[in-house]
Amino acid sequence: MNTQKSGRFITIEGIEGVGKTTNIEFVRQWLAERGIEVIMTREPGGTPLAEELRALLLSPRDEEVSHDTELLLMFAARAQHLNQVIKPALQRGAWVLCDRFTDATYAYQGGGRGLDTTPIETLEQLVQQGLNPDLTLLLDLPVEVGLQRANQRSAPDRFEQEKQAFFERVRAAYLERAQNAPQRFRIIDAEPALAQVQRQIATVLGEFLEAHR
Ligand code: T5A
Repeated sequence: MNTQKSGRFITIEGIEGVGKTTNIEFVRQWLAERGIEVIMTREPGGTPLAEELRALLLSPRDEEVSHDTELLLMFAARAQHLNQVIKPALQRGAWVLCDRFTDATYAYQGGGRGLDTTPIETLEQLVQQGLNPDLTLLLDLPVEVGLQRANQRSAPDRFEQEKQAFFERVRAAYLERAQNAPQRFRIIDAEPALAQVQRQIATVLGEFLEAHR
């Protein structure tokens, strides 16, 4: 698998209701206004097949889903998404803006479900072959605020049916990953009003563009 790329790969992460969907559009617009071709996509999903896997993963069901099944489906969707969308876009010089990526697997399947990181690392290597985001915006806020915001919006999916303690573990795993890779992660305080959140994001993007153009 050729991992050569010339575009930049930006991911946006965080717990439920943190404002990823709201702010990813802000990032797209900010970059587009500066003449950058941007592809906006999401995980799990981003291709017709991967979106079908997303629907399988997110729909509430009576049958218990084993943690290994969940992990493998996440990476199955990711393999398809990388090959069909992300790599071709980066190779032709477009920037890819992705709502969640492998950090979500470490946070949800690792932190939330309690899976060992070894199988996650193995699948990451198999599927990504060294292709990683250049910048990750981690939107962070207290779990109760995120869940409140998410619940106002729609009926809970299979993940949103989890208890607060699950999301506390997810948040802690995200913050730990950010601490361990400070060159890639930027933590955005997502609790204040949207304008304030977006000012922080614009500052980070300005610095990134300065360093990577
Ligand atoms: N998953 C995913 C895994 O377990 N492993 C993986 O590897 C991957 C890739 C995907 C699910 O899959 C799991 C994680 C997820 O559970 P999703 O749709 O990507 O699901 O993620 P969700 O977190 O469910 O997305 P949400 O749409 O719930 O949250 P967002 O996008 O973070 O929040 P958003 O932008 O919709 O905002 C929520 C509400 O808050 C308001 C918005 O207007 C909206 O109403 N809001 C604010 N209000 C006040 N002040 C602000 N600053 C605000 N910002 C937003």
